[in-house]
Amino acid sequence: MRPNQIKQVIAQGGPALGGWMAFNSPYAAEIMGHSGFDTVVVDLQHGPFYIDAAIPMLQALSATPAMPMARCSANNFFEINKLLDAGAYAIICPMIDSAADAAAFVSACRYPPVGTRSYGPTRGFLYGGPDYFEHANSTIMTWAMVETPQAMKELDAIAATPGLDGIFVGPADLSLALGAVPPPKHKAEPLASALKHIVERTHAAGKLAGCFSTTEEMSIDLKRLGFDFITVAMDAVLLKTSASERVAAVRKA
Ligand code: 3PY
Ligand code: MG
Repeated sequence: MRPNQIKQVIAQGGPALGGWMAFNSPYAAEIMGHSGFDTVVVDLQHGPFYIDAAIPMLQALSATPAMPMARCSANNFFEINKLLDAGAYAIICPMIDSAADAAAFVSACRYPPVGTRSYGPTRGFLYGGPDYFEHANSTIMTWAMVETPQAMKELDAIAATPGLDGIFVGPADLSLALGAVPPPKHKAEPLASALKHIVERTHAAGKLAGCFSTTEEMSIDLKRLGFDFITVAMDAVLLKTSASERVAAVRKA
């Protein structure tokens, strides 16, 4: 089976860097996939599209050096199974509140006897290879999002979930959970301490720490904090920022 590039990059010292897709576009996914990221995440939670649109994006990513990853819209067994069957090599699951949520998520991603994933890896074979089934459980990565008040209380129990690869922070929802307002201010309290705490507790549990970011400054600070996986750029933010800067520069000249 094709190895999981994120695992390899992190094993070599990391951090693994990801792109983030909110556009409903295989072409845009392909452009992001050829931009140097180790992986690109197709976002079904906040991206304005559903699973039928996500599959061609995963297909487009399969033809790039970036590993196809997805954030499911919720902790939904059937959607997670479809995304894995379509060749996603890692799933980020939003709004995990408890160890029980995390266990259900991991179970959906693992074939029996370890988990309860149903068999039918249609595109999984094409992207992963003919020995997909033998290696899927040890190759596919599972990232549980910690971004709610309940999750902060249960962080250690979530991180201890057997088979879970990592904790992935949603800094905007985490800000709300901590009584602050988005956009996330990662240098200010309460988020600054929470990010440090999550990295420490996650690593203490022997798991990987990941975080979402849309800015260069925050991404570099997350790298310094010791995060193993950082999604450093989102398609919509890149386009808006770059287009606005170009218009402003030419108007001013
Ligand atoms: C968050 O910041 O809450 C996220 O889930 C990133 O999309
Ligand atoms: Mg969130």
